[in-house]
Amino acid sequence: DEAKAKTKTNPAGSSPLIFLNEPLIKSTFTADPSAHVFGDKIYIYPSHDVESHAVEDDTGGHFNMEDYHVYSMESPDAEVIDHGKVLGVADVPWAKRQMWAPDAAERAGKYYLYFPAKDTADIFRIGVAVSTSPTGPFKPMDEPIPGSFSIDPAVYKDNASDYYMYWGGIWGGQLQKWRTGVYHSTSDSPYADEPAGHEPAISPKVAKLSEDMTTFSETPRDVVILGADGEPIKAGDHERRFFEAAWMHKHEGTYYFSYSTGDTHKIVYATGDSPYGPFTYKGVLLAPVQGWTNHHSIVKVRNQWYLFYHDTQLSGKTHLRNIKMTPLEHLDNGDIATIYPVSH
Ligand code: FUB
Repeated sequence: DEAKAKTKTNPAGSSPLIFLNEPLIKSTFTADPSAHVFGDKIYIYPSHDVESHAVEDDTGGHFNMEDYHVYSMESPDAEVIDHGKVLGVADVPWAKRQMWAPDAAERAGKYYLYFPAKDTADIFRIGVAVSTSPTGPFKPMDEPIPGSFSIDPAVYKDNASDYYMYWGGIWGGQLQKWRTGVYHSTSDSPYADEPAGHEPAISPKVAKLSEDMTTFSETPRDVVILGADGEPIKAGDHERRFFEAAWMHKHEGTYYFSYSTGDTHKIVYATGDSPYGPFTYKGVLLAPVQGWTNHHSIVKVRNQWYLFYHDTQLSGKTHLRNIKMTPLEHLDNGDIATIYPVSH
């Protein structure tokens, strides 16, 4: 299937990486794909991009999404099934607009959809909605998760019953406005309230979830990302500092924390020995894609790791994206082979 698969040699010297580089869904726009295996099926929880004609700016106002759909696949090569709308902004009492990148988790036969949205004060919070099925529909809690803020929740299950939420995003994701522990905004500019370039970069956050999966069991902690010199990465280091799109996976006992560098458009990763970090920066796992944003998830399906990501192949517009998937390789030395997406 030549149109579907393209190869590109990885400069690190591993075998060629295969690109299933056709959009997984063509009937609507999808982005920020969080993929999981529940039971023996793949479930994908993406953002649902729409054209709302909102002005494009660096706060991400043009990402004006209103609902979520869930998708499933029997196997990596199977047809993608759309399970329809599972949650809309009008269903969520506290949310006003901008339903951004979601994630999901399963615990004891219940499924939890985690999602960021702006509240009535235009402050991003993280909400949770519950279902007895991975395909919803999901019933939202009346309030956001107490103590939650900013965007891009990613919930990682460690061992049998420890669940950690990672989250955050700077600029439009507002993480820079929470540096004092409360929301503090000196201006509406997405560049205000950032540290100076020589200061440590803003850290994404992590908190363990309570057994109820709808609250944090601890005060959120900083996810510290260090350079090879053991020093925290600096705010001015836009090639490596955290921007948004946190994800966690574990391979052979090592925790891999991956994220987007935002304005340098890469997905990079850092490794550590604990789900709390600190993590040491390692390198790029996905080079820039077509479109401004880069956002991914990493999931193991029957002994093969896959990267889910998005680009703008179908629309050519940054806010109208389409999700894709491709195999991901861990090299023998623990590094991840860089994926160079094939753009059309
Ligand atoms: O989809 C809206 C936002 O764009 C996400 O929350 C970010 O990660 C970026 O992909």
